Amino acid sequence: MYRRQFLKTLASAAVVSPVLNFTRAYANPAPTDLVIGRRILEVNGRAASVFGLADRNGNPGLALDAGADFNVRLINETSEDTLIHWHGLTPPWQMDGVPDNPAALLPGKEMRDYQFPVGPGGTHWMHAHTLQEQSLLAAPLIVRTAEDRARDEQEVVILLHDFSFKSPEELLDGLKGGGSGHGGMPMDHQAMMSMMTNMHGQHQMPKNGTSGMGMPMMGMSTMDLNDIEYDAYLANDRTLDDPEVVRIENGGRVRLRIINGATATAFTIDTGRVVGSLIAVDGIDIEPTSASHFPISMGQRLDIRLELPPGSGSYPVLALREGAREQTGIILATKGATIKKIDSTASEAGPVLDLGLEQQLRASAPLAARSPDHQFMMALTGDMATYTWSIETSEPLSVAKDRRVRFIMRNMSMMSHPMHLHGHHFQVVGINGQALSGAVRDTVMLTPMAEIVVDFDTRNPGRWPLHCHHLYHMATGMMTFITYDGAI
Ligand SMILES: [Cu+2]
Repeated sequence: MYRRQFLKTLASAAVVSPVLNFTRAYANPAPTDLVIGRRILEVNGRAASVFGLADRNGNPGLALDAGADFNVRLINETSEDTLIHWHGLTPPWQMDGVPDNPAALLPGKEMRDYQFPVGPGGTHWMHAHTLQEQSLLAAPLIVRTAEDRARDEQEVVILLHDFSFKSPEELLDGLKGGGSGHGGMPMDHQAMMSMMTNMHGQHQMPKNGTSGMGMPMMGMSTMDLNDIEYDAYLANDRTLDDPEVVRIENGGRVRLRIINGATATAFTIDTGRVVGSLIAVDGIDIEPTSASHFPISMGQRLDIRLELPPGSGSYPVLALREGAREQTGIILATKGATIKKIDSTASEAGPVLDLGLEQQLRASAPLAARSPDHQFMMALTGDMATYTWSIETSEPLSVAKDRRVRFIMRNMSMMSHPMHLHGHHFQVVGINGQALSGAVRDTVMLTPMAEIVVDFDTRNPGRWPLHCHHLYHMATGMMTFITYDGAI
């Protein structure tokens, strides 16, 4: 459909070549060009060919106004077929950017136009919904409100990534080849089926306790943190050997917009001696909560406000790799401040992520009170021997429009899974049997054996992916779809 639209527009344009002239001839308002290209990035002193996703001036990503139109011309200047997903926005499903759902990949050297309401402000991002995400085909997508722009604070966007000199196909082959040294073992089939039976019989959230799910089952080994040992961990494309240094004013106010664009790495954000105030998760406001350490799993975003002390100084904002000593980050520094070198390897391993912060989060604007019209149970399972992951659901995820839907998700594996629902924002309403009016967000992490309950309203008809944001879990099966009955 888009290809056809594009050809029609092209035929009516006075100038068909070159592309830039054509863009100027396009009817008002002109779309913003977003260019998929290749670029050379130097990592650890070695050159790597990676993707870029930038405007015509080479600035990565997009910054848009809340309430405006997302009016973007996606231009694929590479020779590879690809497509971009707008993570955090709620477009019509045809424009969501998951290949063949339903729009096809964008062939090399072609372009496609997108137009839909941007929606409210928030820290979002965009990325290929393919293995190309590993090759840095990802960028920030920041939506600012008038209040954001009027506020006396400096915005600092940080996109985290994990980087390998190997191709994503090689990395995936390595995982499937069983040579990755995993300690975690899957639950056996019988145990899993009996758990599913329990789930089917359960129509309400348990009132308290762990429903027997709080501890790993006998015979299961300890949790499994990282699937891949990467060559580097990047913050805005750089390592701590040559970090980005952002100039700030003495005693200034900073709003960090942090995006975990890594494909298979969770981090803890460490704001050091400055206590931060977490004001939004996945681009949506929460009741602010203060800390200096904030977990962030793949696909998630954190907006953290920092009030810097008076006087000059430098303030690293670090991302500590989960359960390992590698770290990355940027440096905030006042003019003339001494900047100390920070090693890419810390003396201690980064924290193992848990649900402590998620349990504390409270939505600024919770969903309207309503009991669910549809409720679905699902189990997140994996088989490490074959490196196959899946989402097993109690029934097909088929819903009607304008209903309240509840997902009860249980992680029956020994790895964490950041679960992302496209096209909607859900509210976290239960964690390990405890009800709460938690964050409204689009990606929630389930630690090993955890149960998380989310509610959302079916306002956006389509066929929508629900998947783990660990790229290799998704690529090996941890993805399903929720479909609107008769509405698409
Ligand atoms: Cu996963």
